[in-house]
Amino acid sequence: MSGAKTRKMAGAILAGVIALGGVAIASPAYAAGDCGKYACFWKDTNFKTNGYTGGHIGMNYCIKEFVAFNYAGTSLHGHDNVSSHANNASFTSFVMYKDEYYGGQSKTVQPGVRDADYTNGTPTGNWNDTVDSARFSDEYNTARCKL
Ligand SMILES: [Ca+2]
Ligand SMILES: [Ca+2]
Repeated sequence: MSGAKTRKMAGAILAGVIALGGVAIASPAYAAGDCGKYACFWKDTNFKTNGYTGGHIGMNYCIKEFVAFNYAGTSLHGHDNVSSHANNASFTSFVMYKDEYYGGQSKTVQPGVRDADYTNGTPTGNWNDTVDSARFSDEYNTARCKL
């Protein structure tokens, strides 16, 4: 391997480390719900969007308005159509809201809790196709996600 190529690879690896921002992301033992983010939301039940588990909206801190985000690999935004979620964070719950900017009815989702189907009575309160914002409940994210 040439010296230039070695330096280029080292640079790429370093860039990757910097991109992580020093945040160590533990990999929870999830299969269907795993999305590479602390929490993920899907348009359909069973952690899918149009049949595709990769089609999620991911959340590492908060989502002030789902309408501003598209499900990965689609042009569909997230307003009033979430039907399943995974909280992959082991350290904190998150709260999801029926309105934008953390308004309206809210529901707390405990650490590690996945819900494959909003249409089957859990969570209680007719949550299917209603979510419009969400944020993690810990002190850091509550402060970071303040309006
Ligand atoms: Ca839906
Ligand atoms: Ca809504």
